[in-house]
Amino acid sequence: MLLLHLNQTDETAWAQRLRRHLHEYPIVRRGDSFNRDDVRYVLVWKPLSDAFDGLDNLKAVLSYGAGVDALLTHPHLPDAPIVRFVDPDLTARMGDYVVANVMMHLRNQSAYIVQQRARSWRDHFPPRAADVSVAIMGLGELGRHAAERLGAQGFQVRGWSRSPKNIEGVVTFAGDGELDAFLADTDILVNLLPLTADTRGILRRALFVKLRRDRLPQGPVVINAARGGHQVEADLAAALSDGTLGAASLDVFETEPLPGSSPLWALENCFITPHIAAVSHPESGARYFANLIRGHEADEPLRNVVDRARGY
Ligand code: NDP
Ligand code: OXD
Repeated sequence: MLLLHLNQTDETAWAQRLRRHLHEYPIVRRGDSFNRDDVRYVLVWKPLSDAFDGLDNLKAVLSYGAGVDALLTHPHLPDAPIVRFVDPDLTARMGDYVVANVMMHLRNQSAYIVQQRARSWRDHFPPRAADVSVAIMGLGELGRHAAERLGAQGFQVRGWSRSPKNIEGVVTFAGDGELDAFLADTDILVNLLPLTADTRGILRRALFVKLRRDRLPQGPVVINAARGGHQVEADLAAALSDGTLGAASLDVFETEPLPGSSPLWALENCFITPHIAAVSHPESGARYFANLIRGHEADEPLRNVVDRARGY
């Protein structure tokens, strides 16, 4: 039996799609009457504190999200393997977000938004994509794809990960020892890291000052589409105000929804979206999790299992 525990999502759409893909396999939702001993899989997003109570026969916890940082801190997380969502649709959506925002900053869109409000006709000659270096923190499922998409747009692309990588067309760096070399010569920094003890607060002033300042007319740019816990928002607001950063695109925040009192809302060089860079789609999600359950019931090994010790 599969139990759905999907908060702040369209759980009904997921239930319908999963039923279509899993046919006779029993699927229940929290309000249904069922025996918790029969639950083998639980699909979760933002699980409440009692989400796992009485689920003593779990074969796997399935994460609706690609990121599992919040799930890993759940006080009653069972000992079963955790499978995260890895999906071409999600990956492509993140690629779209990254390319759209990088392009917007290449063409200095924040300056034109301000000018339009002032009815001001003034040009800013942008550099060519080929002269701009975009650096991606995290070369996993999402970072690798974003790197390929940006390479195809003609940017110089660099990437940073924990272990060394060899990706055609991407200058790669690995580990803390190569972080400064990765940041130097970077005009637009894109964060696609998982949130772990090592990466929390990485987007802070000490890092911003290491970015290249002379290539984009507005100054260096930060794009964060990973987790709010990666950024020190007070540092971001100050850096965007004092010119240390030219602009930012932020999809994620320390507190979500971003409180009305945040100074980030009022900054004309800060582009805010409400954690929508890549939303898990019910159709591709249902296909992925249905295949996974069917395969596992037929004794196939689970894929995309989270390494709890690593934190992602
Ligand atoms: P992966 O686990 O596939 O990739 C993570 C990458 O980060 C790997 O390359 C890994 O290195 C690298 N990494 C991890 N820790 C460090 C470190 N300490 N130093 C340097 N590199 C490190 O994750 P995904 O690409 O699937 O997803 C990334 C994140 O994106 C998710 O964790 C989630 O938080 C966020 N996300 C946000 C969404 C949104 O809508 N805003 C939607 C989906 C995901 P290595 O390869 O060596 O292991
Ligand atoms: C995810 C997310 O982790 O949507 O998938 O943030």
